[in-house]
Amino acid sequence: MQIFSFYLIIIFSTVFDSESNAQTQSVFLKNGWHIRPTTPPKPPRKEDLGQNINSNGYDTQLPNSVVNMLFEQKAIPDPFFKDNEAKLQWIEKTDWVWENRFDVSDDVLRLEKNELILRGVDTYTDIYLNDSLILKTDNAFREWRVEVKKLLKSKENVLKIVFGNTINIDKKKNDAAPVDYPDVYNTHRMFTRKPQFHYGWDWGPRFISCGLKEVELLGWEGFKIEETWIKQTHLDKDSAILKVNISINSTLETTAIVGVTINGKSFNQNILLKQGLNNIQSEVHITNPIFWWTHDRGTPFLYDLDVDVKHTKDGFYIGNNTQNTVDAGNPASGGKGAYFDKKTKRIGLRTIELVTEKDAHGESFYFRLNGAPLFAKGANYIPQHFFQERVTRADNFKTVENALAANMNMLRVWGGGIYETDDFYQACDEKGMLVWQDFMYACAMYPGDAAFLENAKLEAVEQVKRLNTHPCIALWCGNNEINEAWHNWGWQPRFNPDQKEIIWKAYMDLFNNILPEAVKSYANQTNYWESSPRFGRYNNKSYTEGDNHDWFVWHDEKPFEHFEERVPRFMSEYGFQSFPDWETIESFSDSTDWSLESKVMLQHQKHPKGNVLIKKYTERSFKTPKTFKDFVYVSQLVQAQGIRMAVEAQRRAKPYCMGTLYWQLNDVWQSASWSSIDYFGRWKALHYAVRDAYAPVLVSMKTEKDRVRIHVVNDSLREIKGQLQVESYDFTGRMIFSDTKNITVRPDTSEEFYNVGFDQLLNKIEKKNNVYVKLSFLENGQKVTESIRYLVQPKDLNLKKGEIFKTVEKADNGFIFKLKSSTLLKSVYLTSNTEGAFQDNYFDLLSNVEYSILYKTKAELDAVLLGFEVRSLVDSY
Ligand code: BMA
Repeated sequence: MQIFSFYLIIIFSTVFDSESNAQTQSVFLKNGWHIRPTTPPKPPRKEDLGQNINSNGYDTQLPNSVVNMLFEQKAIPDPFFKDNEAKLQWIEKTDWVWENRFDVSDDVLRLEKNELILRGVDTYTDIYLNDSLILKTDNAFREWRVEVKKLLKSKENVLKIVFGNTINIDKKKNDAAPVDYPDVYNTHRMFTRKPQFHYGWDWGPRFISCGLKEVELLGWEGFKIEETWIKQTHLDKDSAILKVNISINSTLETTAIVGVTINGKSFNQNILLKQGLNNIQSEVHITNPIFWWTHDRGTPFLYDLDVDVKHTKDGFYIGNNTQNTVDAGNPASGGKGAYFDKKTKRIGLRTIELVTEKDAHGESFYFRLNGAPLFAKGANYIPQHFFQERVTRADNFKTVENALAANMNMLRVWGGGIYETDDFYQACDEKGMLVWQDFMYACAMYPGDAAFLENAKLEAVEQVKRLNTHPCIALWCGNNEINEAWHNWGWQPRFNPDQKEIIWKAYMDLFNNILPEAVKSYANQTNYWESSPRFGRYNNKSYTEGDNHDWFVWHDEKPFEHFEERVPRFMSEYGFQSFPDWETIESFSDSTDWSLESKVMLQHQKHPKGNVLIKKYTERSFKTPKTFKDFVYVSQLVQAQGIRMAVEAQRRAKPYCMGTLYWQLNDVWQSASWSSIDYFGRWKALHYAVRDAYAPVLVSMKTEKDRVRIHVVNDSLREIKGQLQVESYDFTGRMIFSDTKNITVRPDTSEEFYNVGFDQLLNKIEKKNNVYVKLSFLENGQKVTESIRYLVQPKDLNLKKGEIFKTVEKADNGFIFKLKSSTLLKSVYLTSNTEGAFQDNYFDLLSNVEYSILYKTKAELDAVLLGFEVRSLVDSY
């Protein structure tokens, strides 16, 4: 009886998601999965969680992974709660089988070809269909396809995926390897092509389990388009030329017409299809092309590119099919049995170049978009969730929108994570956000045996082709920090010369041969860069050529002023940690955990020196916070202070420096980290700060001894004539100094326009700690940008507690809080424990000026007010 009901559930819940025309039928095995341990798992220690795992297994759906599935099934508690991570590590030692029982409709079975396509198979598997071994997999970043027609039945097929144990396989591979490949985290992860951060990183937990994203059963006959990818060979304002590559899999030998339609215009060519794979190239000409731009430079315009193949059964085709000119008309005209297939992609027309040219200082490093140099402003991006299966299309768009809202134009998809989903790149295409794309290799030396390299090559070709049509892709980069690691991280003394040669040859084969070759062959207008950074920070050249990861601040504990002293050509990583939003902390802990050294807080701080460093830097610029909650708030201010200083210094140094990507945009779970947006998408103080510091036009002040120098940075291509206003006030709002200068800011420049001594700003009577400087830039009397700066560190400011006057008004999408204070309040922090977002936060409330802050929320006023709190720096000590 039990068996009977089990079958029923599976059969009825299998999703038959059909796509395409009668000659192709696609079925996704989304539901009806059963995951069971191969040997009854037993948590080894009493304190481990999940003592009652059901050895019969669990029913589930795709995409999923074992740890996430066990949580969904309530077999284990939330892996992110408290220190549960540590008590769930036993799961990596267990082995699992995934099974799906399914029927196949005649629509699929009757077709000549039945292919099984598997995506996101993480990682080592033996796959059986109806007891026959059909496939072995060893790469989570590749798609796997196998023809299964001969094995498929109409009823009760059993697809069985037996996952090998990653840890054991890693160990075996390591034992057999010619050298002990070094890893900064001392694992053997370099052998396994799966997301490297799964092994634990300095901002994320460790969970190694197995997973599966998608299984498709594809029936087809005649022919089908396998893939399309483009090479743009020409682009100027009058015309564009694209070479469209189309690969068609055919079971027939026949004549056909391949049509490429863009912008309503079709280009057709007669072809002779042979059996097997046919690679066709079609040239497309576009007149008066509309360019794709980043959002800050123009509109990210996208074209629909349709590719279709029409069967001309009797060897002819009705219609005017002069090559490359006219639409060939109705595919059905090929007669009875004519086949037809079509694929649509959205593409953008743009040129993007990484310009590395020798110059007087060393070598440039900048991006040129459609012929114009572009200062890159952005962040390093890691996966949006530890468990990828929980990320939705909406999450991808939200993440990119958050970057956009902070005036970013580039994200670096970092090499220890994943090649992102199509949704992510679509969001970047549509929003006008460039992507620096790493290949997925980070912070370890990788093997160089033939099998590994072949696997790496297939992965690279597949991923480069997949992302080929996305205009957002600005660069392919070989790896994260591996060149630097080998030369600077003290690994080499472990090896003798022969071993070193083995390791370096493997590096060169992969990063200087296989990957650049894949980019050259299959990327569209995208350069390759071997490793980020070019040199490590201890090499002086890292400031005169290439990109730089400057971790002197943080890892080497240099003060934030270091960012002003040393500016590289392109800063592709630098950062500082903070704690996440207080509500985020409450989501994984309770009051018994609220201290820096508690077991739970340490579980959520993955950097060995993390808390010590946050404390150290806090002491340098802030008064000691009273409570842990105050410390959390101040940690965010410290982070914002440091990164803002870096951003401004790097932008002022344009065009010597042409880009800044701080580490890191987002989080995979709730933890202390370098992110500016926490796990729940809550903006930290840093995200608000970079939004201002990344504004297209920035007024920036640098303090040198007892003078301040004031720059205006203009990233737009527009000349702006306006007034620079420099003013100083005491904290009650009394003006001490004011001057206005008419200036002309040239397009895409940074220039110093003003410099003034402290004596003038203080009018010889005020003390530095009682004064703020207000910098404004106005065009036609309208404020373009404004910045509030100080002459001393926050801890030395003579802040007073002020009476805050508050009112609240209903707005369309929430409430507007109006705030006013009789004295300056620094870093005002608004909270409301309802679901919502403050349009502004962690801002300085100037005395006697009314501030209106929108709180976007769907909550009712009573609830919003109940949790509403205003605090500022003076309340934290
Ligand atoms: C860089 C990154 C990451 C790391 C970060 C913080 O090395 O590439 O590997 O998380 O610094 O240490």
